[in-house]
Amino acid sequence: MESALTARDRVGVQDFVLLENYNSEATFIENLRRRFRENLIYTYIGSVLVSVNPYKELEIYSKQQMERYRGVSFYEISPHIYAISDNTYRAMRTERRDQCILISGESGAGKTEASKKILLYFAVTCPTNNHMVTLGDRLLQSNPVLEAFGNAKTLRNDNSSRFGKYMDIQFDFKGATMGGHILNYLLEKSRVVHQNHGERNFHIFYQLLDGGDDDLLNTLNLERNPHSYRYLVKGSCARVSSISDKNNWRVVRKALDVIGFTAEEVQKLLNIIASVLHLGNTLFGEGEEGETYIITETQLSNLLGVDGSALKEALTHKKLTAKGEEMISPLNFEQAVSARDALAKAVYGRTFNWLVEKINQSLALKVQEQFKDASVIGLLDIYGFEVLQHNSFEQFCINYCNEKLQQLFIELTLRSEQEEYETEGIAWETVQYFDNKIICDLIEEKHKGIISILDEECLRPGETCDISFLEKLEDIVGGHPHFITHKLANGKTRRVMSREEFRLLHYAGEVNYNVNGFLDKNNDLLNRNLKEVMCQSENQILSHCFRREEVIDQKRPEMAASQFKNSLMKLMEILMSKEPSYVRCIKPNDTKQPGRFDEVLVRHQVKYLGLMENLRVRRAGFAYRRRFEAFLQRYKPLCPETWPNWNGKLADGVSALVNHLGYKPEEYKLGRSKIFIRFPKTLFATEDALEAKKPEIGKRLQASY
Ligand code: AOV
Ligand code: MG
Repeated sequence: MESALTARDRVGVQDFVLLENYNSEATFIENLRRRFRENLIYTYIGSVLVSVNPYKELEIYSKQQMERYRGVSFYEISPHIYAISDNTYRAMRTERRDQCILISGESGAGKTEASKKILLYFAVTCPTNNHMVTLGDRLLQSNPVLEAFGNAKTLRNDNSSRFGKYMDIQFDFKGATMGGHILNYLLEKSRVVHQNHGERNFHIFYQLLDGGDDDLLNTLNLERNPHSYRYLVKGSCARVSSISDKNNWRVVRKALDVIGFTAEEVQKLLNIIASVLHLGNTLFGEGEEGETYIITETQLSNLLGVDGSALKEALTHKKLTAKGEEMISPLNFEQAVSARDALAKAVYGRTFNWLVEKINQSLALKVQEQFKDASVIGLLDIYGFEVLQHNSFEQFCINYCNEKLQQLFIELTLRSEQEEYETEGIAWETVQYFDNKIICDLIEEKHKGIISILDEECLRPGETCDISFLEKLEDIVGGHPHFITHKLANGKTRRVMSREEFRLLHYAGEVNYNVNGFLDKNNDLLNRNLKEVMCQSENQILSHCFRREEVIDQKRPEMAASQFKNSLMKLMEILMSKEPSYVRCIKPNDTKQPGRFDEVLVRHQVKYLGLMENLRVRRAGFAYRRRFEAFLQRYKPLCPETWPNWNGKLADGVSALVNHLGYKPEEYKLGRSKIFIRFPKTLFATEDALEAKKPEIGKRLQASY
């Protein structure tokens, strides 16, 4: 018993609910730290998995490890991302209910890595339907492709997701994988034309230049050196020591084949990638009359598969319809530059959507009669909360998305917990927590939320600009407790604010957003004559992405922020219809270093993720709960009446067992299907008794805590 205690002191407890002093944040963090030091990066809060990014490869993801977790009950073995995966899978099978795994945490906390591990677990351990032997491969290979096109090196993370991803994995009635489907959310397109200092463009550009063979680069008219391309050097860090673009290129190239892209499609895709680089190098000159012309001659039009002179014209002129007549007016230098950048962003963004569509076709479920009864596990991996030196429209959207996810966590964990006590007939004690609904409302409320105000300002005729948007915000949401501007703060804030900023007090911290560019980014407009040129492209990917109808249809498309908001609403509905499991990722330091546990940083995350409240709710009455079957199965050797088999009612068996163990009435309660244990020490004592009995009952029962 002595040695068990020492071990427990060294590695901490594997479930926070077992902490004696569960109200103390210091104890909570100490437990995380101890485990982190021992490379035990996973810890539970009941059924929620807390994960701390180790920033180094751990030997815990092998196939043997997967086998260990298959079919094993949650508490029988140390916490793991595989345990969450397996548990979710079994819940889907036994309860026949769709599941989802929601992964949250700030940028660099380990969400994408976690989601890949979960997918790997399913792809490796679940049977595959005979007809679709390669499905598991395709599911897995979709990751490198989407990461190449949708991830980038940022200051926070060398492989930062710049789009949101929700993936459904579909299973047939036998539990075999049979399909997949991806929904993608708002790609950070502005990165194509601009990167902050120390950041890069999307990986694919650098991969192609570093890894593509000479012939390929020749056909694309590309030079190997990324410094030759203006779109690749804005952040002054084309090369990153932790990234091998060359190797990754090979991985991506192979993945495209596995997923089923034809050689022709790949060629067309790469033509587009190259054309974006050439677009960036397209420079304009200004004539004496203020007219703009193109200085550089490149292969641009060939690569885009469009008519050269039409493209030139469209890059330097604008087509307007006035009184039923079409008029062409020249663009000035600045307008031409922004038209060019808008084209680059549109081409890249739409190609990304096409890529997701293609992957979806490859993963699509081949519906057959016997498979109608499918179940689904959804996997959500979004961009994490981020605060940069300069925050713009993109950070606003990303952080809004994180608010929504936090809101879902609050609603579902508290609600489900409350429901569990109710269904089991156990008295419930309310726990106070910060509800971030107030911030979600500030952003998304109809008519008076920030997004509505932004849309209105974009649509308002006459002189509108980013600053007039800021003034509108001050008028309408100025009194909101989570909103501040320079004017409203009146010098009363700790951090200095510029006159072009508004500050939101997010659940995860304060962020200053600079309004410069908000209107343009929300409008997301592309000149009509550029659309006309693009929809005639001989490159089928582009002609698929730029539809003729769009040119003819004069209706204004939905604006970027509203579109994003609506897609998030739909996502919330999808998630609400499923049984959720949570992975809460924590970033241990800001320098991407292994072994460094920055307490201040961790404490901040523990706070805003609401982990203490989560734990309190979990402990509000009882630290620990387990279904009667599981409890009996594990502890039956401790009681002669229940060992080796109990044939009566489960509740009676549990009663006999706890009576024999001498549980006092205040220590536990029996619900309808579960036993609830109030204090961890009761369980520890029972665990220790089991440990002591182990030599007698053989190795079959593996103790753990
Ligand atoms: P994120 O998805 O949460 O950030 P990632 O999953 O990309 O963060 O993790 C960032 C980096 O941390 C990875 O590239 C790995 O180097 C390392 N890492 C994370 N988890 C593990 C793990 N379990 N084992 C080993 N290394 C790990 V963002 O997409 O920026 O919000 O937007
Ligand atoms: Mg990520």
